[in-house]
Amino acid sequence: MNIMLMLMKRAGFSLLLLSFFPILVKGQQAGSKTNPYGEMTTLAQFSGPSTGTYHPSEEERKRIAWFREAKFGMFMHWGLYSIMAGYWKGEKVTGGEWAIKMHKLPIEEYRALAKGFNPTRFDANDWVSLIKAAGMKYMVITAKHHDGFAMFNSKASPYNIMDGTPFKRDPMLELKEACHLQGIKFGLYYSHAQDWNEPDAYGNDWSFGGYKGDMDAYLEKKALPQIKEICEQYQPDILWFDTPGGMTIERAKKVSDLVRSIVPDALINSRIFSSNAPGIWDYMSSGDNDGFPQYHQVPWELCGTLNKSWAYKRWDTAFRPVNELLYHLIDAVSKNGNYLLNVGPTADGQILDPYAIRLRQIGDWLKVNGEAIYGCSGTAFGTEFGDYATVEGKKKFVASPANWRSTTKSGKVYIHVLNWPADGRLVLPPLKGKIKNAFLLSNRNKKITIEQSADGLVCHLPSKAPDALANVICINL
Ligand code: H79
Repeated sequence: MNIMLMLMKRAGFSLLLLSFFPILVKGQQAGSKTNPYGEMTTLAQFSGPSTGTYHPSEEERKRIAWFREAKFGMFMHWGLYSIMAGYWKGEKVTGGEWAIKMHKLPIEEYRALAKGFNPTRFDANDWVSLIKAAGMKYMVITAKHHDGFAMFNSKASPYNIMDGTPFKRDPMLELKEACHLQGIKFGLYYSHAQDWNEPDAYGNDWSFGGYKGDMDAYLEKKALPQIKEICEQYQPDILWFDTPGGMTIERAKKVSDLVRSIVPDALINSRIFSSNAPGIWDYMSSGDNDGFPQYHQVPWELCGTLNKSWAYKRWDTAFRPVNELLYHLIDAVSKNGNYLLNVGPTADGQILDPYAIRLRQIGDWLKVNGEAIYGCSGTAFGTEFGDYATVEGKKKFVASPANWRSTTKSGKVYIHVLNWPADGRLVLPPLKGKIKNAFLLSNRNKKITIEQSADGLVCHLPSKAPDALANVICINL
């Protein structure tokens, strides 16, 4: 891209900020004096093109600090639908945890699956060990998905794993304890609005014969009591809500207030409510398998599948290659986000090899390159993601090819080279601050030459990429 144009755009962008956010610009000056890329990147420090605005209170900032350090977590979808494993009465069905609604399965027949749920191979410590080996710092597991079946000990509804299955153990309690032992933060997914087992709740339009439902009755009788139970029983670090159909702001606030009254430090994701509601949630969930296209000021999280399913399906063998999974992690972190990568355990309690092998490979990469991920702020540039253009008469953000990404830390800029240049010459935009030296994290003893000018940087790399996955250049300023 034309460098002048880019600089002009940046200047224009800063002017825009100056006029709208004078207080924040003051913060920006203070931040840049001490350390241009230090601490968590917020609007106060980041000056590239971006979306969103973030004005956390001191309390909110403190509460979310661990999450912004952590960057990488495991999502798990595990429930009665895992027994189906992508089949219904021997026929292959689509939808995973959604199959019941997609195929309008008779609710009584689905409920009966509980009698066969007996995950005897489940070992909470094994699961959490794998989370650790993957270099993940937190987990979020389905305490209750849209099917309405509680995977925890519940007095509020008998439709739960302790009362309804031969297993008679509480896997949420076992996982919470294993997470505490191994230093992993523990989060729970709870489908607060959508519950296909309940005529009053949002979502089941095939089983209850035209009955309109009564959202408040469902919330009072089941959702709120169960949210109270999971907060009291497991003190989760995250409450992960989803599909807020039927949630008014008052209803969402009731849920949020209840959580805060029991676990004031817990984080709540934005899907508690369908639109922006300051104070109700702590961080944004972007779309399923769909991250933000550019740097986003509000702390956020991309959730994505390891194959094409959330819940385990025997026939889904479309496992994503490790470099694709790593790309999502690096891309999210460079845009100020986290990555919550999903695994679907089998109904008997196993995380199968195709998942585990890939997770361990990511963990191995992180052992070498983790300093460019954990605790990092987003990019030092912001222009690498793409630009707005007019496409078919409409202004639209058009992504650039993802050849590299950048993350930052106090006094350091990391360049994640995703597409190794054939001639070993990597050209980057200009950088604030004078470069002291640079090297690859996988070979710290060998310096990399970087020519620095007002026009940008030219990095002279070895002709062949040392690592088949992303290679990270560490630039010391
Ligand atoms: O828990 C996972 C999904 O079940 C849940 N969010 C993630 C984290 C989700 N709930 N609703 N949706 C996602 C949107 C609905 C998408 C659908 Fe489909 C399209 C339902 C049926 C067609 C996706 C594709 C699910 C089944 C097939």
